[in-house]
Amino acid sequence: NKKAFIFDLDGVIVDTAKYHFLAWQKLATSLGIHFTHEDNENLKGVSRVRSLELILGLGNYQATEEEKQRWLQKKNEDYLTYIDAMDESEILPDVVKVLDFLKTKNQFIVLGSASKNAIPILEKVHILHYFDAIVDGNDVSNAKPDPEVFLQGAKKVKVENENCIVFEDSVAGIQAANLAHMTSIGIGEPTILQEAKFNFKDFTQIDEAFLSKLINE
Ligand code: G16
Ligand code: MG
Repeated sequence: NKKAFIFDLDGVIVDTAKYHFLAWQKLATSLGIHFTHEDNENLKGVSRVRSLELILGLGNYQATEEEKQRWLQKKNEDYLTYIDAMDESEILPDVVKVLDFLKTKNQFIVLGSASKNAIPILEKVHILHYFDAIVDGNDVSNAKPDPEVFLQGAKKVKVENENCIVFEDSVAGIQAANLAHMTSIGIGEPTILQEAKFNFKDFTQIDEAFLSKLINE
């Protein structure tokens, strides 16, 4: 029995949303746009380009293509200064425990993220070696809720979609997993992630018995 366990990155493995927020806020402020923590919630799981469009929309800001490219680059440079300071202490609680358990059970571990910075982040927190396959923002052309990112992940490890389990913190990500006919597990607030097959606040709530059941069913 070999299943593929597909992990989203931001909000599941690490909380990089706080760094995206700081970098976006710096850009927004420089453009005279008011950007709050609540606004940042709507950017979770959303691509970099789409995030900029949403922020510009908040200020009814009309920008040229050239300006947008420049700002995207600026935001990412700022974001990377925060990423550069990350270490394993930023891995969310019990993520490594779950990864270790899945490894001892010889299961596939896959990353399915919208981020183009996924590999450097996994390196920074020293868990890149756990992953049998990585699909990130550099590989996909259709953003979640399109299932492309998870379908590519399943394909890379040659596991049927029905035998894939997806951990996600965003509504769009849960929808993508469901559309791919994979088992969706919401990590976060159950009232927000209602469409998930299972819900947990975080990985401390997921025990070995539950994981074993997923592996064996
Ligand atoms: C993450 C974040 C999003 C971010 C996106 C792209 O997605 O949740 O806020 O906009 O990646 O990131 P980057 O600018 O690094 O390419 P995920 O799918 O890991 O939750
Ligand atoms: Mg996420």
